[in-house]
Amino acid sequence: MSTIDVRVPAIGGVKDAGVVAVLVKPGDVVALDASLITLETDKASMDVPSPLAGTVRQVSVKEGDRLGEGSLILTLEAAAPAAPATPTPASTPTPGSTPGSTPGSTPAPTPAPTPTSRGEDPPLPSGERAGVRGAADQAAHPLAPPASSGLPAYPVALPATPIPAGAPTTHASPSVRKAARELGVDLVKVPGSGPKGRVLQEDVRKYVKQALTAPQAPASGAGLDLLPWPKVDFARFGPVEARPLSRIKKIAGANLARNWVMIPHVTQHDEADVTELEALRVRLNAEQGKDGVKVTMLAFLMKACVAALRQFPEFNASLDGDALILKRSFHLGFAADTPGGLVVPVVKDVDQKGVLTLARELGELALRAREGKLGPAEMTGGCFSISSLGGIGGTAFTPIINAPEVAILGVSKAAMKPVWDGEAFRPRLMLPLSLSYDHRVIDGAAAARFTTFLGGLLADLRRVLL
Ligand code: CAO
Repeated sequence: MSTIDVRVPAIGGVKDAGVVAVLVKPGDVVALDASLITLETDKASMDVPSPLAGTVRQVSVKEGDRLGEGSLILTLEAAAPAAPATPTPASTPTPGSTPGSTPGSTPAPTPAPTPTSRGEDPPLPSGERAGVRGAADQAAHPLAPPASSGLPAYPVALPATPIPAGAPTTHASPSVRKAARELGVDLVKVPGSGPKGRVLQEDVRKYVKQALTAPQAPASGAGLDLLPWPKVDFARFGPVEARPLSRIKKIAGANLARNWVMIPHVTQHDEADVTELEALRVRLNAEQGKDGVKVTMLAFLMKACVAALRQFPEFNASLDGDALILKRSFHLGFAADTPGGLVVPVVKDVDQKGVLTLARELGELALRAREGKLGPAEMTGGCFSISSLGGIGGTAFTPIINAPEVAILGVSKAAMKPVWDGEAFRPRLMLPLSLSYDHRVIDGAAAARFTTFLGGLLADLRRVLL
């Protein structure tokens, strides 16, 4: 009986792969190719299978360890004379010898452990060995070992063994299970293409892709059945520059896309006469002096919205399955334009604050937003949002609801307009309002009443006191 060290094989020069699962323990009898551990890098996860049948003697790694090529995984007592996957003369040092051997350990007969690639790239053709592939192929695969690595090359894409139909259990590593859970995929339904029918990351991806692109039964109404995103080589038509999206844009974009697709939006447009309100705002700012808080239209809008939300409680609500959760607090979010992208700070308890306090808080939050200093607590708990583009321009737009809220008020630039008062046209400062609402919760008539009511409050803010 010989004892061998099983080490991390050549995995494309990766020095820092995380151990996400240790699948054996001392005393376990393992078959040739049985998975020993699962490694994960930022690009791929892979199982390291046993290079030969035998009994595990000592396991040198635990979950969470970081390993590189050549790191010792475990020692294995071979059931039969070791038969390396890559035949290697036992007595001569070979490209299979593993650097970083533990001093004093039994010299390994240079087995070639054979992890199965489960990276983001498609598997290479069955039986193809990294060690004999061309440089172009190696560059194309995230785990291809560099030609100079001197470590055992591993064959990728072992023969696929589909899971028999109706098989009660599924073989998959924890990382695959985690990915499946996050995507809501039932692993039992995913055909595995790994060794012994194991479900790999790419199987889950393939399954999701198929589910998304499969034509839906006309009656079901489920799924979007969209065309694939057009792929265009823009450089063919002129010079281009690729600029990565900011972190905020990526997060906001994913949220906006979900909200736009999942919420049936309708936008109600209206105008409010803010002639008197603007005169008050200008007067207050003059009284405050240059060192005082700058009173903005947004602060007044928040006060008026709280009064409207009290009057129409279904706008201060969230859908939870079949139930509408009505909120008794008044935390209002406002869209803030920052260099990194759009964020929505939340002003808490607007009902309990005066206009000057709100103006100060809005200014502070907007500044912190622009400096990228907002904490998560300052962006959560909102009941209703306001998106004001009034300082920039425009006459109307369709704001996207900030789920799980059910409505958002868009505000555009106020402009002087001739308004007929029954006797004559008078110059009035008219503020455009665009209220987007979730039509599952709010009817069009309610939205029209809400904006009409809000317009009345803005025309005469004393009504907020009523
Ligand atoms: N009509 C006319 N003028 C307006 C106005 C309106 N509705 N709202 C603000 N203004 C004026 C202000 O009075 C101010 O003028 P002065 O400098 O002469 O006093 C000027 O426009 C600039 O205002 P502001 O933008 O500094 O202040 P604000 O309170 O209106 O806005 C904030 C603060 C944070 C909302 C704003 O800076 C911002 O980021 N807006 C963009 C929001 C956004 O991107 N929304 C789209 C999201 S997608 O749905």
